[in-house]
Amino acid sequence: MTNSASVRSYTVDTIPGDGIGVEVTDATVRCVDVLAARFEFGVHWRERPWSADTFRATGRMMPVDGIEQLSDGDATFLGAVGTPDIPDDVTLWGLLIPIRREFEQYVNLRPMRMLPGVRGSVYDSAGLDIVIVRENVEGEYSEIGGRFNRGRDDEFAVQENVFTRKGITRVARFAAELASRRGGTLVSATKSNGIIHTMPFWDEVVSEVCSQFEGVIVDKVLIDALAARLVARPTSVHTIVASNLFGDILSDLVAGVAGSIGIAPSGNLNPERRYPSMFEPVHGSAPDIAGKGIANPVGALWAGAMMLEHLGEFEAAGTLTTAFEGTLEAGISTPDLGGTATTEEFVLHMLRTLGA
Ligand code: GGG
Repeated sequence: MTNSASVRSYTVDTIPGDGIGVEVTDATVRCVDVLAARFEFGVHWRERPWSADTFRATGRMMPVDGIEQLSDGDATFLGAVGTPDIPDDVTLWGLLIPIRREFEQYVNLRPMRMLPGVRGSVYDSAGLDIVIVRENVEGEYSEIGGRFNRGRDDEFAVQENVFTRKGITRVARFAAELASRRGGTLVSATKSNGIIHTMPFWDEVVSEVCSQFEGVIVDKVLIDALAARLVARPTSVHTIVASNLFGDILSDLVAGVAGSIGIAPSGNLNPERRYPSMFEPVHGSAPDIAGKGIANPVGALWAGAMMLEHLGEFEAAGTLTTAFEGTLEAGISTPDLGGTATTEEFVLHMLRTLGA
């Protein structure tokens, strides 16, 4: 951050990416620009047009020095990655995952609550308010393994999971601190009955860490039972800590319960602030609706509010949140929420609310 005299200024790298990622990033940048003018801070956007097109043109999702280019920014904002004609593992492992790993963004914070004007998809969703702390750099997302005997009858694949004491400890500590401010119970997603090495280790380390936090109780729940509980009784859970894969799945599930994956935000955090953190909507590039102008911008706007909060612009973050909540409450919503508004109609209402 530059803070000369009274002007606070931030450099934010945007990676709009593919499909609707481009549309929702544009929506967020326009709203943040209005807030910056209103609350008297500056945002220097550095657009990084890294996407499937970059891959088609260069064979890479981002330049060789892409990480270095982002490293002196105050934050990164990502839209979405993925396109039907390139395998998803290529697009994800070529862009999103290296950023998370190189910048030690080991916490993926994924909050969800019922937003005004939005109907949940299950009976008991009123009052849903859940924060998922997803481990973000190890676990089931691992490069260790391989495909063998390709094309033969005895072909097989091996995929190793990597769980380290350091990795579990630091994410559990972050989650325990959060849980202590959110009622004291930390639900830990596990599968230690079936996954017999890594998951008992996860359970042990999460319990050890939480025992150091007065008033924090670990509720260890098997992932399958937890999925059912989040649908049947979503208000019985407040804070969850989960491994990389489990956290990813649960956050989509919870967003679906709360109305739509289109409203879900996430922050890929380097809690020590040694490196930039990255903010993104949880949803992907949604090729089926890309270019139709009907993408829900709420997940991106909410991620934008998380970014502003991370940068210390609390008033702007609160104003942005109030604005998207108010827009939804006014009955303006995109088709994924059962509405008829376009992305642009939603954004225009936001801009008016924000005082553009
Ligand atoms: N919003 C970024 C995006 O494209 N997410 C889609 C996705 O598949 N993400 C995988 C992950 O978060 O691990």
